[in-house]
Amino acid sequence: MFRSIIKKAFVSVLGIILIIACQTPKKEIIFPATDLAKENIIPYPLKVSATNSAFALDKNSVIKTSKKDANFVELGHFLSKKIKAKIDLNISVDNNGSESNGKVIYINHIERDNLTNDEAYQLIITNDSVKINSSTAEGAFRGIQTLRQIIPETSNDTLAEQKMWLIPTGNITDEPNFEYRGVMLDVARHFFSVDDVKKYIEVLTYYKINKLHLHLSDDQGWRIEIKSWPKLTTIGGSTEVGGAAGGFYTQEDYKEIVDYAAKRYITVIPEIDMPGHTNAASVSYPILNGNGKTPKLYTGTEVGLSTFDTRKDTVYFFIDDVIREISAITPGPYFHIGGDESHVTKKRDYIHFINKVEKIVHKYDKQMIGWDEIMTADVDSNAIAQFWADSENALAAVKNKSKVILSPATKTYLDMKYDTLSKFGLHWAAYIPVDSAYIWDPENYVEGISKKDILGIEAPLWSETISNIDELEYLAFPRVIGYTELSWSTKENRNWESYKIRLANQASFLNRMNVKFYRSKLIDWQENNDIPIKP
Ligand code: TNX
Repeated sequence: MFRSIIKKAFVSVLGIILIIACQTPKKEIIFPATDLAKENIIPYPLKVSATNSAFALDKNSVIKTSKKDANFVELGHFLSKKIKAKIDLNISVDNNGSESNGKVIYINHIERDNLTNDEAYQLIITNDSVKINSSTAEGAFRGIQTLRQIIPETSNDTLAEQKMWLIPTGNITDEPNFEYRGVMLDVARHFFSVDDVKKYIEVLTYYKINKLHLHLSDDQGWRIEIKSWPKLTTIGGSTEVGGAAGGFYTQEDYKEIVDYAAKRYITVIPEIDMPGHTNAASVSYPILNGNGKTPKLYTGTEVGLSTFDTRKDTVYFFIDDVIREISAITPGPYFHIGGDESHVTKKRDYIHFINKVEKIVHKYDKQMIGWDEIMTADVDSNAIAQFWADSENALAAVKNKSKVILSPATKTYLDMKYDTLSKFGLHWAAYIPVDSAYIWDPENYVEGISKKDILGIEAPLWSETISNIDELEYLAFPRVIGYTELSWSTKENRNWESYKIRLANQASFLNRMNVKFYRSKLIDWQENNDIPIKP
């Protein structure tokens, strides 16, 4: 009897304790105020709405991806590597379907529905999860870049025992304003190694660039192995501007670049510049030459001195081989035939030449791009004009129903000096300081060329005055970052005052990537990003 009273009392005390324990609220973490809309994201997304709390990334977090598409699983590993590189945190990709006790970053495949663009994505951040939603791996990849940019460099150690990196909550719905967001690198005037190109690609990836145009031949050098015409590289690739040994990509090297770019959803566009800018080819095979002189290796920087013989069958057999071999190792849809500054080619020969070469490009299932001069020939409406100098040619493209890539030299040429003090660069088109590079409106730049005519924007980097990656980076960064916003973000979302601050906060990323960027005085660079300033 006595025993049972004690037992009852014990059970009820235990019950009370349990009830109290259950009622005691779990210690809730109050996150400091955050604002997703004020993060330093470049290019700025289409729509951002902040919910002013935080997702705490920590050592228990995991990444889960859609398994429907192997590329999504790859993206999970890519993100994991980048998180490790940025904050030294190991986050695994866990697709086993097991319950995890940590918080989850999902990379989800979703139906197309309201995402109308291949590169569109949603980023939905709550206290409990981060979701990157896209109907394509490409879109999810762009979303991953946004997430990378908003993971803070430093953890908040005051909230919990373990380190937490607080990501502001809210929703981002994003897609590009222009489908073509490119850069060009001139590897002909000076040669750049495979590793240099990969480093450039890696930094551009972070800003959602999706096209890399390689200027593979010019008067001073031929930089891609063509197996059926081997002297192009042994002779034509042997030097560069200034007379140093040049170099060239074997087809295997080129494939390595193409593959590295493709893994980052960047399309490589090969350019063989012709009928002018062909001295290196003509030195290798003098039968191609059409300027009446004996070609010699050239290491100067003049333009407009060379031409192919546009009336010779051999020239077109040669071009057929070149386009065939390069197209076979280029998965992207484009082939760039140059076509600029053919000052020593007669006008009717030029037209004859472009029309014949266009057919060869089509024979190998590629879409032709050329500098704006190609619009003086009778090209098909699927030919694309790269506007660099002559707005008459760009308007002729619109009349022809061709698309235009905007690369106006006065705004987008990365080889133009910033100002009179610039260490490298030319200034025949303009001085282009960082603000001038950003403050213009592509959709109203040439009267008569509107949004529907514009495929996108490309920033070319000619290499007469630069011979190594540090010099390349000095001219490209930070200006190229501005072009990513000009081509991705809508006019309503572009604003110099806001951009200037977001750009200032890129310094820590650029430093981590060992990018030797030009520290323009127009920008208040935040080199130690412990307490990032906000717009
Ligand atoms: C013009 S732009 C050129 C290049 C030079 C560049 C230097 C264009 C299509 N042709 O051959 O390298 O200027 O800024």
